[in-house]
Amino acid sequence: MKKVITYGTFDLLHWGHVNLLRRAKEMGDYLIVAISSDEFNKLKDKKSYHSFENRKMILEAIRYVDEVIAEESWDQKVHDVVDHNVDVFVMGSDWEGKFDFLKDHCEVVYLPRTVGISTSKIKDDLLEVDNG
Ligand code: C2G
Repeated sequence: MKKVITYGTFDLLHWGHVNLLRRAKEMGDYLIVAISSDEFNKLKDKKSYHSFENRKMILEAIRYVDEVIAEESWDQKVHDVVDHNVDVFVMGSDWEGKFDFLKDHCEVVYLPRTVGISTSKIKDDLLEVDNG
């Protein structure tokens, strides 16, 4: 069984996220998503609208996702890849090159980021609507 892993906050889940998850799953048979905890989000200078528990529950409902684990630090990726016998590490291209150190342990793939959507765009657009 070919195992794939990806990491992210996945807040206000949108079609860019689903594009990433679908393509990640297509690279193997089993997709693990490591979802950023609320505490780790602070380290990423991110505040998600949905709590970790709710973001986890939503991801677990996505047909491409087989398992969801917590991402709590920048340093857990090698451990996760080894511990879960991961074959492929996948991230969106905005992270291009940032995780090449994992090439010693698994295939590393950066997929083109979906243009035109992001969680911050959703928040900004909704704010604009509110302000009339
Ligand atoms: N993504 C994408 N297209 C978008 C938006 C996001 O392909 N329009 C991808 C990102 O490249 C990332 C994944 O979806 O691979 C999750 O995006 P975020 O939730 O924004 O995750 P991020 O904050 O980038 O966290 O250790 C890695 C970090 O946890 C990644």
